[in-house]
Amino acid sequence: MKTVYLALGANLGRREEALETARRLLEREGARIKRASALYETEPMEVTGQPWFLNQVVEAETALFPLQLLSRINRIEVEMGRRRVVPKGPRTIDIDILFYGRFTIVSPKLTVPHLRFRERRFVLAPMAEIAPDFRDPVTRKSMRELLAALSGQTVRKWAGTA
Ligand code: PH2
Ligand code: MG
Ligand code: MG
Repeated sequence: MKTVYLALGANLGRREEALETARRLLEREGARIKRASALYETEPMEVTGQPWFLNQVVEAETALFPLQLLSRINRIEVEMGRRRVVPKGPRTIDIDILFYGRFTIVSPKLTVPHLRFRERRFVLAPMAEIAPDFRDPVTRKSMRELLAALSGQTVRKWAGTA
Protein backbone atom coordinates (compact mmCIF):
# COMPACT_ATOMS: atom_id res chain seq x y z
CA MET A 1 0.00 0.00 0.00
CA LYS A 2 1.16 3.49 -0.82
CA THR A 3 0.02 6.75 0.69
CA VAL A 4 -0.94 9.25 -1.98
CA TYR A 5 -2.10 12.83 -1.90
CA LEU A 6 -4.66 13.96 -4.45
CA ALA A 7 -5.87 17.48 -5.25
CA LEU A 8 -9.53 17.89 -6.18
CA GLY A 9 -10.97 20.96 -7.86
CA ALA A 10 -14.23 22.09 -9.46
CA ASN A 11 -15.49 25.43 -10.72
CA LEU A 12 -18.58 24.53 -12.77
CA GLY A 13 -22.01 23.35 -11.63
CA ARG A 14 -22.56 22.02 -8.16
CA ARG A 15 -19.01 22.19 -6.96
CA GLU A 16 -19.43 20.70 -3.50
CA GLU A 17 -21.38 17.75 -4.88
CA ALA A 18 -18.73 17.21 -7.49
CA LEU A 19 -16.03 16.91 -4.83
CA GLU A 20 -18.16 14.50 -2.85
CA THR A 21 -18.84 12.37 -5.94
CA ALA A 22 -15.14 12.38 -6.79
CA ARG A 23 -14.26 11.10 -3.31
CA ARG A 24 -16.85 8.32 -3.61
CA LEU A 25 -15.61 7.28 -7.05
CA LEU A 26 -11.99 7.32 -5.90
CA GLU A 27 -12.95 4.82 -3.20
CA ARG A 28 -14.71 2.70 -5.80
CA GLU A 29 -11.62 2.77 -8.01
CA GLY A 30 -9.28 1.60 -5.26
CA ALA A 31 -8.09 4.66 -3.34
CA ARG A 32 -9.12 4.46 0.28
CA ILE A 33 -9.42 7.97 1.69
CA LYS A 34 -7.81 8.38 5.10
CA ARG A 35 -7.98 12.12 5.56
CA ALA A 36 -9.72 14.94 3.77
CA SER A 37 -9.05 18.65 4.15
CA ALA A 38 -11.74 21.26 4.47
CA LEU A 39 -13.08 22.73 1.25
CA TYR A 40 -11.43 25.96 0.15
CA GLU A 41 -12.88 28.57 -2.12
CA THR A 42 -10.04 29.77 -4.28
CA GLU A 43 -9.30 32.44 -6.81
CA PRO A 44 -8.56 30.98 -10.26
CA MET A 45 -4.86 30.85 -11.10
CA GLU A 46 -3.08 30.81 -14.45
CA VAL A 47 -6.29 31.12 -16.48
CA THR A 48 -8.02 34.01 -14.72
CA GLY A 49 -11.49 35.23 -15.68
CA GLN A 50 -13.11 31.89 -14.91
CA PRO A 51 -15.33 31.09 -11.91
CA TRP A 52 -13.76 30.58 -8.49
CA PHE A 53 -12.92 27.02 -7.55
CA LEU A 54 -13.69 24.76 -4.67
CA ASN A 55 -10.50 22.87 -3.90
CA GLN A 56 -9.67 20.08 -1.48
CA VAL A 57 -6.80 17.68 -0.81
CA VAL A 58 -7.23 14.08 0.29
CA GLU A 59 -4.79 11.53 1.65
CA ALA A 60 -5.51 8.03 0.42
CA GLU A 61 -4.04 4.55 0.52
CA THR A 62 -3.86 2.53 -2.64
CA ALA A 63 -2.37 -0.65 -4.04
CA LEU A 64 -2.58 0.81 -7.56
CA PHE A 65 0.60 1.67 -9.43
CA PRO A 66 0.94 5.32 -10.49
CA LEU A 67 -0.20 4.93 -14.10
CA GLN A 68 -3.04 2.66 -13.00
CA LEU A 69 -4.14 5.29 -10.53
CA LEU A 70 -3.90 7.95 -13.24
CA SER A 71 -6.06 5.99 -15.66
CA ARG A 72 -8.70 5.38 -12.98
CA ILE A 73 -8.66 9.10 -12.25
CA ASN A 74 -9.10 9.88 -15.94
CA ARG A 75 -12.04 7.49 -16.01
CA ILE A 76 -13.66 9.29 -13.07
CA GLU A 77 -13.14 12.69 -14.73
CA VAL A 78 -14.77 11.48 -17.95
CA GLU A 79 -17.62 9.82 -16.05
CA MET A 80 -18.21 13.11 -14.26
CA GLY A 81 -18.56 14.99 -17.50
CA ARG A 82 -15.15 16.58 -17.79
CA ARG A 83 -14.62 18.14 -21.20
CA ARG A 84 -11.14 19.31 -22.04
CA VAL A 85 -11.98 22.50 -23.91
CA VAL A 86 -9.59 25.17 -22.64
CA PRO A 87 -6.38 23.93 -20.97
CA LYS A 88 -6.55 24.98 -17.30
CA GLY A 89 -10.01 26.37 -18.00
CA PRO A 90 -13.35 25.71 -16.29
CA ARG A 91 -14.07 22.14 -15.28
CA THR A 92 -16.71 20.05 -13.50
CA ILE A 93 -13.93 18.08 -11.82
CA ASP A 94 -10.16 17.88 -11.84
CA ILE A 95 -8.22 15.30 -9.86
CA ASP A 96 -4.44 15.61 -9.77
CA ILE A 97 -1.87 13.30 -8.23
CA LEU A 98 0.28 15.49 -5.99
CA PHE A 99 2.41 12.82 -4.32
CA TYR A 100 2.78 9.08 -4.64
CA GLY A 101 4.55 8.05 -1.47
CA ARG A 102 7.98 9.67 -1.62
CA PHE A 103 8.52 8.74 -5.23
CA THR A 104 9.48 11.06 -8.00
CA ILE A 105 8.10 10.10 -11.39
CA VAL A 106 8.87 11.73 -14.70
CA SER A 107 7.12 10.19 -17.65
CA PRO A 108 5.23 11.51 -20.68
CA LYS A 109 1.87 10.96 -18.98
CA LEU A 110 2.65 11.76 -15.40
CA THR A 111 5.01 13.89 -13.34
CA VAL A 112 5.05 13.43 -9.56
CA PRO A 113 5.32 15.49 -7.43
CA HIS A 114 2.90 17.62 -9.41
CA LEU A 115 4.89 20.19 -11.41
CA ARG A 116 3.20 23.35 -10.15
CA PHE A 117 2.05 22.59 -6.63
CA ARG A 118 4.75 24.74 -5.01
CA GLU A 119 3.29 27.91 -6.53
CA ARG A 120 -0.31 27.08 -5.69
CA ARG A 121 -1.89 28.15 -2.45
CA PHE A 122 -5.05 26.33 -3.49
CA VAL A 123 -3.02 23.13 -3.08
CA LEU A 124 -0.67 24.07 -0.25
CA ALA A 125 -3.32 25.46 2.12
CA PRO A 126 -5.35 22.22 2.24
CA MET A 127 -2.17 20.14 2.07
CA ALA A 128 -0.66 21.97 5.06
CA GLU A 129 -3.94 21.50 6.91
CA ILE A 130 -3.85 17.68 6.75
CA ALA A 131 -0.10 17.00 6.48
CA PRO A 132 1.90 20.07 7.60
CA ASP A 133 5.09 18.07 8.21
CA PHE A 134 5.00 16.07 4.99
CA ARG A 135 8.13 16.91 3.02
CA ASP A 136 8.28 17.55 -0.69
CA PRO A 137 10.58 14.73 -1.88
CA VAL A 138 12.27 17.13 -4.31
CA THR A 139 13.02 20.25 -2.22
CA ARG A 140 12.80 18.51 1.19
CA LYS A 141 10.70 21.42 2.42
CA SER A 142 7.61 20.74 4.50
CA MET A 143 4.14 21.73 3.33
CA ARG A 144 4.03 24.25 6.15
CA GLU A 145 7.28 25.86 4.95
CA LEU A 146 6.20 25.90 1.31
CA LEU A 147 2.88 27.53 2.22
CA ALA A 148 4.56 30.15 4.39
CA ALA A 149 6.76 31.14 1.43
CA LEU A 150 3.74 31.93 -0.78
CA SER A 151 1.48 34.92 -0.96
CA GLY A 152 -0.92 36.43 -3.41
CA GLN A 153 -3.67 34.06 -4.36
CA THR A 154 -6.83 34.35 -2.28
CA VAL A 155 -7.93 31.10 -0.67
CA ARG A 156 -10.42 30.83 2.13
CA LYS A 157 -11.96 27.98 4.02
CA TRP A 158 -15.40 27.47 2.67
CA ALA A 159 -18.55 26.93 4.67
CA GLY A 160 -21.76 27.03 2.77
CA THR A 161 -24.04 25.22 0.42
CA ALA A 162 -23.20 24.35 -3.16
N1 PH2 B 1 -6.59 24.41 -11.50
C1 PH2 B 1 -5.93 24.74 -12.59
C2 PH2 B 1 -5.62 26.11 -12.93
N2 PH2 B 1 -6.02 27.07 -11.96
N3 PH2 B 1 -7.00 27.67 -9.92
C3 PH2 B 1 -7.60 27.32 -8.78
N4 PH2 B 1 -7.92 28.24 -7.89
N5 PH2 B 1 -7.91 26.02 -8.49
C4 PH2 B 1 -7.61 25.02 -9.38
O1 PH2 B 1 -7.90 23.83 -9.08
C5 PH2 B 1 -6.96 25.36 -10.59
C6 PH2 B 1 -6.67 26.71 -10.82
C7 PH2 B 1 -5.45 23.70 -13.52
O2 PH2 B 1 -5.74 22.45 -13.12
MG1 MG C 1 -5.08 20.54 -12.16
MG1 MG D 1 -5.66 17.52 -13.88
